Amino acid sequence: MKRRTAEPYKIKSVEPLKMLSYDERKDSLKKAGYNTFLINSREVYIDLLTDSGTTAMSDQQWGAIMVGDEAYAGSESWQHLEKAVKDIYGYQYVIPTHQGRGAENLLSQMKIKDGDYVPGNMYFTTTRAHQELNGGTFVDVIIDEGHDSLLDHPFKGNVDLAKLQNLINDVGPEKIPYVCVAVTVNLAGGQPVSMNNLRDVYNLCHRHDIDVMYDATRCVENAFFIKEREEGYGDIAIKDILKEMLSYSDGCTMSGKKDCLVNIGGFLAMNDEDLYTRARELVVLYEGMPSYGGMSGRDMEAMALGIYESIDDKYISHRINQVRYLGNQLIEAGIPVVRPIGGHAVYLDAKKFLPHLKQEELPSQSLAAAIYLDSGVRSMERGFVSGGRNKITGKNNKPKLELVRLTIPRRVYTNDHMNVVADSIMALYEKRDQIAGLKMTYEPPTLRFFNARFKPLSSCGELMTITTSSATT
Ligand code: PLI
Repeated sequence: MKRRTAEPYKIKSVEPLKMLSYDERKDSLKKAGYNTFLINSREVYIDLLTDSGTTAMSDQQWGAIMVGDEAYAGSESWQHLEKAVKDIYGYQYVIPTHQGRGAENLLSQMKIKDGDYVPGNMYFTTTRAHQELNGGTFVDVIIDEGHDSLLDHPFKGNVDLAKLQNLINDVGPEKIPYVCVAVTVNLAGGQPVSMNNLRDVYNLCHRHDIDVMYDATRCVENAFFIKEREEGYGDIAIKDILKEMLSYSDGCTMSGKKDCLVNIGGFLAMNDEDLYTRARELVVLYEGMPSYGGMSGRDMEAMALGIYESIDDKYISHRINQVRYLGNQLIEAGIPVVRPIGGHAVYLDAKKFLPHLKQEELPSQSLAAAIYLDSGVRSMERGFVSGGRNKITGKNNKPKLELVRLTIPRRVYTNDHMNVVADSIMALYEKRDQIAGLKMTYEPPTLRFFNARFKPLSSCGELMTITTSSATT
């Protein structure tokens, strides 16, 4: 008999949850313009909007908060954080930032010139926005499998070396300031990159004198998949796999709000001393002194410890398996989800879930809204709306994948919460033909998904054309 395992922690402090009635949820959704980003968190029952900054910290981290050194310069807490990054990630130089996009801003400003190209294994919203703000053009060099939601492939985040080589041949290496490799790839469904591919990308880039900068936001999750799926790594500790992965890069941007197990923070790391010297100058302008970079001393203490906690093999195994616990229930029920289940989230394929809606009728946005209406579970659109517009033509980008992300915060929910989510999605799937499309009524100029507003396209003006109360009233 296969013995079951449990969470590698016990719960010391609880936060009560409340579920609004169906009518209250309907009001709240209307007030939010059918955009789950605009719903008040107290009106949400289970919050799967994001795994970013939503982690439950450990008692050790909360204890460390009390000893944060809040000095403006030379904080001891910074020394703890810097030591943790150098020790676990292996880079020589570290610049703290308030969160990941702070690091993206510094890196993009320092390295990208007008007319440059920045290849990456699928875009991330803020990463691409900073690249474009600095005159760069993002070029997607992920393998084609990364765009095929139902295809099972162990490393769907891999870079297509031929696509990368072709770009280098076409535009010349001097037009490519660096290649941005995300480990794992958020918008592909939290899909990992293999060690072999990371090594090959590094070697290819270095033959052309091009730097490789990782988006290391979920690098520990990537290391887990390498341990599980790549030959030769099954018996190696996560921390050693991680070190090897990062050794095939020249630096990274990091959102500490994910794999560093904290609610705020980030960093930019590199091995190039000149780049570090420039970053020390620039960080003062945008984030703060190089000894805090937008974080408080207590944030830095918590993050230093979070970095060590994140590489515990038992923690990361439980984390990924909880995501799978939800995903596998949906797969068994025949619901179209991105396969294989990725590291931080289960992604519903909204095109397949709502085949009666055209992409312009915003199936992902509608499905995210319908899930909230059904059960108070908050998810996130990752499709047409997040895709934004082409910066030159102004046309909608129309991404191939039209997804709804059910993102699992770290150490926050139990598997019973996952069951409630699974039940809601299954119930909605039964009545999927009743879910209407949406139309954007307000479109912000940048990162429109955060603040856009919508209205239902149905003749009755409702999102669900038959407004029966769901099982969870
Ligand atoms: O939210 P930030 O600024 O700490 O990090 C930006 C960021 C960079 N890269 C990747 C892969 C991310 O996933 C990311 C932020 N992600 C968010 C907020 C999310 O909900 O997925």
